[in-house]
Amino acid sequence: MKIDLRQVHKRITRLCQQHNVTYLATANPNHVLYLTGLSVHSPMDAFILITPSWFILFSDDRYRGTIDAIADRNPLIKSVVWNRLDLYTDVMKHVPQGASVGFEGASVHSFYSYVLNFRKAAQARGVIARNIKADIVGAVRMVKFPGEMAVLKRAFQVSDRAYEYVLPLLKPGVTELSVAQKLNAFMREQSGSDEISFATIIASGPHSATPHATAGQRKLRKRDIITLDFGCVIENYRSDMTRTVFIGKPTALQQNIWETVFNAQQAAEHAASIGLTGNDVDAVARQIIEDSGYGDFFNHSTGHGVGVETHERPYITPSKVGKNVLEENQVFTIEPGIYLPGQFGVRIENTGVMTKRGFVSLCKSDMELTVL
Ligand SMILES: [Mn+2]
Repeated sequence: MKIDLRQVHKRITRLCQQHNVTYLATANPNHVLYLTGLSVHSPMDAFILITPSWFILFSDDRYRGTIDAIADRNPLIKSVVWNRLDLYTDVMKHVPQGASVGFEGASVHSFYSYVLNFRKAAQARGVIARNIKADIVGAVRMVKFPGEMAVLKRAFQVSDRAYEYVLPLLKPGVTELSVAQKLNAFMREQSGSDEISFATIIASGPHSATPHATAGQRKLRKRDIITLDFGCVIENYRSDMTRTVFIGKPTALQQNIWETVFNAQQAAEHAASIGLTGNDVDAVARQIIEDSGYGDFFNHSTGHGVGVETHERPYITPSKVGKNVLEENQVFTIEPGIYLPGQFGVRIENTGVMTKRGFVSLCKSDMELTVL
């Protein structure tokens, strides 16, 4: 286990108290993965009830061996094979009559029958069910344990090596897709996982103006600008980094925009400190880009948390979700960008950990302006 499950249990029950519930239920597959290591695809596949003493992991017969092994390894986890036809009635058998159970409807909002059936089963049992909007497990996931940090560091070492590997492949005539495929194969081999964090972005020339372009059939050319955004997965934890490089000398405008983004990225890294909010750190990067006159062309958040999900809390953004206060051992990205439609774009991203000394990047790759 990469997390200290006893500590996690303590933190969750403390937050439950603040929300006036003594039990908590979650069907969010990412929470299930975080708490137990069980990887499932849908909120229908597994379910966790956090009681005042245990984590009860419910799943169906397909996962029997797997969840029993998880429970054998972890004294705080019990496994229950549930009846797929009446699963919430099975869950409620573990909640005493009159108790209150919070459920995270919001984290699985697309799964409508969950909320409905959960409420019905609670009612039948005489249990008070409260829809908790705060995402309690998500809040606990933000702060990483040493075991998680160790795995994250390994994932970032692999993405650093992957960047070093990919640079010599960026040659006029090769397609973005062929570069992405080689990069992905390298990361898979080095990480020992078939998964990668997300569809690798190799966005060249005008494609770089689209923040979420993936990799297509466009062939790289002389004097191209190329944005590379990629990450690997090690033991369920993800890396995420972005660099923007040039084949041949950049134009004056490209160089100016690259430097602006670099300055914004570095300023936000230096500003990030415990006690500030995601809003504050976002504002530092955004101000520099606005002052350069390109404020309208920075159309996404400055950063996001990274862990078992590529995008998780805390969020470094101007919106309400960026109000979260930064704490020690949170891991998040700082990745401002400027995108000129039809022309080109620049994004530079490091993921780092919040420490008492400030933001310490987990990406060690070169940050100089790179001309190939
Ligand atoms: Mn990112």
